[in-house]
Amino acid sequence: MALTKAKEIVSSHPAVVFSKTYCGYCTRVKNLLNQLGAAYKLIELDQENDGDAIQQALLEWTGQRTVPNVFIGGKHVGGCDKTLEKHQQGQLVPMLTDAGAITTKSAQLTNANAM
Ligand SMILES: N[C@@H](CCC(=O)N[C@@H](CS)C(=O)NCC(=O)O)C(=O)O
Repeated sequence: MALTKAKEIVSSHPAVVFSKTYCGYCTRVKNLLNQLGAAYKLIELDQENDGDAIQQALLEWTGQRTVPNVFIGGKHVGGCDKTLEKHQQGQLVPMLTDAGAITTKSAQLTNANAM
């Protein structure tokens, strides 16, 4: 079942981005996480056989239908706007670090202002 699969993916990775390859908002989030040196599980829903079912399951679970749909440390963060907002508020790097998605201090220091 798609919801079970989505929950398993989220619970077994420090950070997860459900994305679509052609989505510009997704690209912004992926670029930001890459700049921050964060390791994350990327699921491109448009390349998965059950992508539509997973997207529907994410809607039921989080109330959010759009991509990107970002989870850190098992917690739902939201889409592009919410993720960028968390970074602007200085909360994203601590969340990623606590979750184990960023493991080096240098990554945090070097990339603290990256967008
Ligand atoms: N404000 C949203 C915009 C996200 C958005 O509009 N994503 C589009 C793709 S670029 C989407 O999910 N459309 C519905 C779909 O692809 O099923 C955010 O910050 O993430």
